[in-house]
Amino acid sequence: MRYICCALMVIFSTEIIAQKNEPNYDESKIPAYTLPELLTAKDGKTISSSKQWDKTRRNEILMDFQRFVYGKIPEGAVETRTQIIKETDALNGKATLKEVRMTFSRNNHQISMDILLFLPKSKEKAPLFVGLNFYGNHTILDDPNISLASSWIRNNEAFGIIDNKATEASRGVRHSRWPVEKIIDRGYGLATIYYGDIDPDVNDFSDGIHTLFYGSGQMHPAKDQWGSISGWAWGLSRAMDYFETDKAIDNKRIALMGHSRIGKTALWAGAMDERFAIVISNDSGCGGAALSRRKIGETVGKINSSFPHWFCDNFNDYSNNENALPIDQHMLIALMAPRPVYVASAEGDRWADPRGEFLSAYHAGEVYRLFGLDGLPSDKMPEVNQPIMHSVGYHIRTGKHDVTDFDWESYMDFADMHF
Ligand code: GTR
Repeated sequence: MRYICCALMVIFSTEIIAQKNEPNYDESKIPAYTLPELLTAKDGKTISSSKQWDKTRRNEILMDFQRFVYGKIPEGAVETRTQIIKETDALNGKATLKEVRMTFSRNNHQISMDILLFLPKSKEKAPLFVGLNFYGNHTILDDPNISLASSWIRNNEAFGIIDNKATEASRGVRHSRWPVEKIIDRGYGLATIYYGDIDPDVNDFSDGIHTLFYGSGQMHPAKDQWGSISGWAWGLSRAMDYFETDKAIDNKRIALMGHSRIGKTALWAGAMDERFAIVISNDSGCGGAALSRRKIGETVGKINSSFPHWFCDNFNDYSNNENALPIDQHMLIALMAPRPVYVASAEGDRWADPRGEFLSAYHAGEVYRLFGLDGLPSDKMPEVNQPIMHSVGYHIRTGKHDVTDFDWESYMDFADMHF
């Protein structure tokens, strides 16, 4: 009898564990939650004008994200050397291809990041899309003039990445996500940087940008200091420093776009650095556009255990404890106001919680209205493949977690509308 009881208990508890680890995709199982108020300041006062928002509330929210989610970027000057390492024709003479190397040194550490730029010859000063890429600049287009990334890259045999190094076989393998020619034909420039140049995407803080800022004896960021997402965002701001010096770029019209973990990064970089005139999140999910309190698909607990290096260590306090967070992700979207912001989802990307991404974008509208601008008109999700574009834009397209031509065409329409 005792053995049967024990056996039953084992079966029962493994079932509970299995259920616990199984992601929830059922809307009816979302726990009751109340979103933190965008327009109530920490002292309890109601924020009723864009002026009050800019003066107090915006900064309160920014500081909360910094302290509890993405981590503070340490202060301190970095020695920066910028070199144009290549300038040549591309796309049958339609565009100029430029490679710019930024080398950062501090504390006896040094890293370099390469910015790959395509600028349309049709424009004297081109508005620009900028985004980080996952596998190296040379993967976005098969053009032998693009230098192969030299830093560590996650192995991927199908992409020709062997022993964590790019090879000739890697050229253009991610072209489907970067319609370079279409972007040029519409009069936009494109800039991209391999995110691993800034910080390799591994749970290891002995490399990448973090090492330049350690205090003496420090080996790991403090609990409220930057994880990798903040590091990648730092790199985007340094690229913006360069864009401001390049006369061929219209630096008041730079749209920041990112997919997935890089979409989370785009939102955080856009929140911190208001020089990005438009911010676009493509399938950014948990820790990006999706509301954490919905706990559907990927959760804070899950992301913290799978990717402990993305956020600051303080974020662990909110694993399975989302209601204790002083913010939720709609407030991150609201930090873009009054700049146009676009959130995109994919129907097949349940892990990223499309409805949670939509609701974030919807709720951020409260802040846009303070500026006399339109957010999303209703809390009802649009039909698939039907973008809505006001100061806040949104679409859910058919298909999986990816970046497609439909996404890019929508982003270019959105930029046409606002630039
Ligand atoms: C997944 C992760 C997501 C998303 C994605 C990506 O494994 O759970 O949050 O960031 O990776 O970046 O491709």
